[in-house]
Amino acid sequence: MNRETPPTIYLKDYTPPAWWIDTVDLDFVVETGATTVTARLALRRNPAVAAQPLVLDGEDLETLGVSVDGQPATFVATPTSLTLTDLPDACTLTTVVRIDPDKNTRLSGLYRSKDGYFTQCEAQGFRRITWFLDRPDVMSVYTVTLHADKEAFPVLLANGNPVAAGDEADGRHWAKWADPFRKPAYLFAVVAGKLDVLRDSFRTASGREVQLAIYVEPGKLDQCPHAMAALQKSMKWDEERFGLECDLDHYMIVAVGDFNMGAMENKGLNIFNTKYVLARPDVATDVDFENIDRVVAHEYFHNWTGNRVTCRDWFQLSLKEGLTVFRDQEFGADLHNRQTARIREVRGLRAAQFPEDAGPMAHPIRPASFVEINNFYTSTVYEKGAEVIRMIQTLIGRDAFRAGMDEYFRRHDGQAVTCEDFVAAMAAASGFDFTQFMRWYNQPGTPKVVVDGHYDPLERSYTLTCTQSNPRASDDAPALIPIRVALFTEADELIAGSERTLQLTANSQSFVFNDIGDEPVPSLLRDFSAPVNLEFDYTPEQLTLLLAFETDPFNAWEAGQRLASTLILGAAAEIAAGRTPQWPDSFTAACRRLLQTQRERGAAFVAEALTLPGETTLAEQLEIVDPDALHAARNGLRRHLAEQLEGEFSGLYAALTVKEAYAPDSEQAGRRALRNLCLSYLLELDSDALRRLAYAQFREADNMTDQFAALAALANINAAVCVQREEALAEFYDRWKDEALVVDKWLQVQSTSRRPDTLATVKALTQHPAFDAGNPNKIYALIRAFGANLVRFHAADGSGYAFMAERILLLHERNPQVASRLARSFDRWKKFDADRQAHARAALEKIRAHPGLVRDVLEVVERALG
Ligand code: 0A1
Ligand code: ZN
Repeated sequence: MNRETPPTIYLKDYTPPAWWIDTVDLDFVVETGATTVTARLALRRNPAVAAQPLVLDGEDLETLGVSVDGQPATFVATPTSLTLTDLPDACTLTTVVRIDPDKNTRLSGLYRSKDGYFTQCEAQGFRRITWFLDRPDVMSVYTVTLHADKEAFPVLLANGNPVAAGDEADGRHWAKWADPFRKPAYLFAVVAGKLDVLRDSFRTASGREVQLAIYVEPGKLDQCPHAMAALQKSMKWDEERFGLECDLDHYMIVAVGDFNMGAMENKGLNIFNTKYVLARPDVATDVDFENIDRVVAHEYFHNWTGNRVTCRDWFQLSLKEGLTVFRDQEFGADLHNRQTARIREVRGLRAAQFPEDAGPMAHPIRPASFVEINNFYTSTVYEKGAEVIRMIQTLIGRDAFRAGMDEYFRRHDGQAVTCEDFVAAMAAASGFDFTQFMRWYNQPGTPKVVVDGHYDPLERSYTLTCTQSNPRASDDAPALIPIRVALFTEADELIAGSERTLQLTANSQSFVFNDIGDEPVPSLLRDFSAPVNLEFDYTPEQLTLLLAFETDPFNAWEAGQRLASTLILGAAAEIAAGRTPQWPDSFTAACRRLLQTQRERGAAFVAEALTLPGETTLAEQLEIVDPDALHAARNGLRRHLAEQLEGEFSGLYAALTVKEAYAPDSEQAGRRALRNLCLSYLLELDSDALRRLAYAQFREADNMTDQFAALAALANINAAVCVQREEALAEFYDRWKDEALVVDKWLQVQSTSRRPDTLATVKALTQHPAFDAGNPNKIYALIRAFGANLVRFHAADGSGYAFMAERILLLHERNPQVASRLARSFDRWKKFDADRQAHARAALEKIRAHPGLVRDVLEVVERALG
């Protein structure tokens, strides 16, 4: 191929910086068409490193001036570097650059969204603002002055504390901010815009008052109180659980509609995707409310795990992300429902991380190399990273884990460190030897653990033999895997004293339980104590027993998922062979019992237990996937349950129909989830009366959860003509066309529909005024969500692949990060039949051959083809 291969960066090549930048003074003159940035950097040679020239990073900068200690300096510039030689050991470097945020469609660096300017600097966006040593181990104290038109940009924000402000000639004004904390450039942020603000405050445990502010586009203030409450709850929770107090005088959140990711933890000035700030019962669902709690907490928790202690280099990303996800998961579990939180975490892990770890983009939670770091903000680094932290807590216990956190901050506050540093603090606090455990940081792949149980009636002993393997790992050495187990009698009782956490440290290892009167039923990997695939030859009766009686809710749910998976995969094989699947009565009976015991077990749990495993998760269990057969099998089971349990679903739907003032709390949310699950099963039946029931719910709902659930159920109806479906979709858009986040839901409910005409609908929607080809949320809702629609994206004629390739090529220059995320839809193409593979390969090769393809997409596509 006639193109320069982008360089691969390796962890093993890390060297400390040759220069430090102690202070940074930035001056932004924001004008229509261009912003001028003057940077004064106090430079100092790193005495620990042999003398080297200063090589600064930059991208898309127009350099207007470079001087050293006030004198014009000679320099060598390339589009991405500025080199100065023969500098004194300490000096002040001043650069003046012009940037054009209005043309910055990548949403990295300083960019325009609607009428305001916003920044995104992680991972390497700061170099798109000014020449700098753009790496996280260079930490500096920043002062920032912003100048802009006062009428158009009344709000001027930067990290830290406001120092001074004033008016200038020609209707302009300025504001100066100072951040007292040293920070890496990726935590830098500025905002200029016309924004409304919700203010509040928080009194810390030691009695300091922190001023809180949430800035949003005008007219949206009534959608901010939930995020503000979430922030206050997070601040309190971190004090109570980890003894961590807010160190800031001002904590600001700014919501922006154009944002590549979820949110960003810039020091004292978080910038959020509107999706994770704005909520009101009529526009946001229960899931949205809970996600806002989690994301607000996540960014706040980063202030300690990420900002006070940051990463030495980008390979260590999971140091801050895995740990912070673990923290937000724990916060969410405490705030809402611990049982279902864990179930949802694992459902998410299996739907996204396990496939990633089995596909071409598989990498350890600490990758050894990358081409484009933005491609490694992955489910592996985040969610598997959180599982690794959770295992540390499982191995040493909650108290030692807390002591380890204390030790981590005692040792490393103010530093840029590595994953080893974190684990060493945990080791010091607990005395636990983590040598073998480090494999979790260095190896890709989901380990498989095969467990075999043997009962010896003479010895009255039960032996579990666990054998682990991981074909994706670079060698056969075993991982340290904590496996929480308990034994149950066939008469459904937990055997006293049988609850243990086994430490599997060898490739194959046996664990003996003594004084066991009868052959027990083992419950393995309780609470999902390790991110592995665990196999045990359960009988359906044993799984039914665990579903009904296991006291660990995760493993009760897991037993139900195992039962359902076996049935669906068996049925898919039958369908592929041209036969009609049969469904056993025992499964229906188990589901009926679940519905009958919803009061005791909790509506939220029952809703989770009756949600069948997703197609993507099921597909991972197959060598070669026939998406049509899998889809037909899963829907066949849904319809079978609907037919058999219609009375129960209808009865429970009615019983759960209560008039109450909406609150996004876990009790209410659980009831709504179960009621809407009943509705979605009922809509599997070809009944006009039930469609009218759904339509009535759609019309009458006073909250988005119920309205959207009805819409989603209707949108999935396969009948060629369904008036309720058409009307609900039309009315929904008409009512909500001015609420961008609700329009995203409208797009997504159509792109994820199982209807055979979904691709045609998605194509038509790309031309609809609701779609905006430059807005990440719209692209994710319509295009990426279609890529996750297993049966439609993987259409046998390759039309889904061709469409995705076309969208990627339309987008890649405009927004490489988002285009690259779309390219990930192809990850599992080799799991499909030869014809589909041929279509997918053609689409991938077309992308790869495109002249000027951005490196973000190139890395993903090359790995997919490789
Ligand atoms: N650190 C943020 C996520 C984030 C990462 C990259 C971004 O732009 C490329 C933006 C946000 C977090 O974990 O919340
Ligand atoms: Zn994060």
